[in-house]
Amino acid sequence: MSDMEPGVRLYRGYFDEAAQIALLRELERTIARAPLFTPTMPRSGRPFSVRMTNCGPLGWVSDQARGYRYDERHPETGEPWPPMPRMLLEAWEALADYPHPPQACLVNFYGREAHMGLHQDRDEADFTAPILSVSLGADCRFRLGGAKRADSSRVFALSSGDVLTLGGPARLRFHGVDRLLPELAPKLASPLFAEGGRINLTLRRVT
Ligand code: MD3
Ligand code: FE
Repeated sequence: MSDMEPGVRLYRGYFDEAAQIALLRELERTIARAPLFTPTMPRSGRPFSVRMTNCGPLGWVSDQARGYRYDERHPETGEPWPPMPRMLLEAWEALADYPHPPQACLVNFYGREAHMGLHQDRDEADFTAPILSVSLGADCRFRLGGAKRADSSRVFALSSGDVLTLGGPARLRFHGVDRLLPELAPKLASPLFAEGGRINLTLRRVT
């Protein structure tokens, strides 16, 4: 697999349909233990359109008072995050080319109207580790920019089962999700997708 741009590797269909279904079963258990919550922006308190939860030792959270950060506990239940599914740890071992396991898996749930504005991922103390992203459910229009917000960007679709790794020179590139694409493919049978939608998982080193 070659880099589609320096540090950017896209593994289309890395998880086949059976693996996607198995992963969804794991995520149903994750979300039963650590319910999706709606993060809010630092300062403004504006809610994200994406709902989130986490698994693994640390989870990414955000609220008006304390801003973006990693926390060992769910912001609403106060419970530790559930463990990371083995399938995800195996994907990290196979693809991340990094000698330590991921410390956080952020679970982003996009309903039909959700999006994520252009941003950098810089709440981690270590940028030498890659980020590994897994997409499930509806396709989305993903935007990959450059090192500066004003740099030109390219768009491509991320589909269910795709894995993207971002490392080295790509680790701090701006990126976002413009919107979900209309669902043509048969929906993955999961109560999580009863009304359509998309899940993205990002595995990260934090400290
Ligand atoms: C490119 N999530 O959670 S994953 C995020 O689809 C996030 O939910 C998006 O951006 C989503 O922070 C995109 C793909 C991704 C993740 C991290 C990156 C692309 C990236 C870091 C640097 C460059
Ligand atoms: Fe991001």
